[in-house]
Amino acid sequence: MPVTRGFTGKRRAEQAGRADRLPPGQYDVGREWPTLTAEATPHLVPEQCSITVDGLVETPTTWSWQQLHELPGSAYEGDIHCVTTWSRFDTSFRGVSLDVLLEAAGPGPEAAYVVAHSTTGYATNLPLADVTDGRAWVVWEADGKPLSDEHGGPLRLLVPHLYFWKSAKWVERIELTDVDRPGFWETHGYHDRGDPWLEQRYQGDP
Ligand SMILES: Nc1nc2c(c(=O)[nH]1)N[C@H]1C(S)=C(S)[C@@H](COP(=O)(O)O)O[C@H]1N2
Ligand SMILES: [Mo]
Repeated sequence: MPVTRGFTGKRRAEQAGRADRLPPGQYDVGREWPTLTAEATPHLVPEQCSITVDGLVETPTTWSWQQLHELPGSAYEGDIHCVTTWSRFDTSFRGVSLDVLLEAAGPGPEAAYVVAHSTTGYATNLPLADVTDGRAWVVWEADGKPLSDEHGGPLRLLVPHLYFWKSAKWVERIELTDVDRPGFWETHGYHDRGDPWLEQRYQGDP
């Protein structure tokens, strides 16, 4: 049928235009947004949530829900990539840049890594250099709506240039460290950095 052919053609054209945005080994999941959660999904009250930046910093600092919203906010619109091979294009998020939080806390000279801790006990490690210069956020909104419980609301970390397991859901604490301390998936064989363009999926990948 002409209608079907037209639709398919359009889809294909769209996909062709986006091929350069798909890291190796990934596929375009479309508008669906899969949920990947290792633990039970918590239901947290937004007004009771806070974020703490501590560890190797000059001034360990905690921001309440209210205080977070008073900081200069920022948005990300772009792609996210899960190590299970789905990528979702054009996802939009709102929150605050980690640069704002780190500037207030003041990383010490030895700080080289961070561990993002969730309220659930989930943790993930990242190089400090990957969460600075406008590449990481604490977010509370996705696609124009408050972040749902399933997707890590009220607050999640967002580091979209790395595989999405680095974007800890229900994040409550960013700890700065001098040594790289593997988190949940990293102790189960996943990569310490996780750059999708380099296909850093597992420990031992380049
Ligand atoms: N606390 C917590 N954060 C987490 C996870 C998890 O299991 N627990 N899964 C990670 C993985 S593997 C992915 S792909 C994304 C999934 O986020 P989504 O469920 O919003 O798609 O969250 C990451 N953050
Ligand atoms: Mo994932």
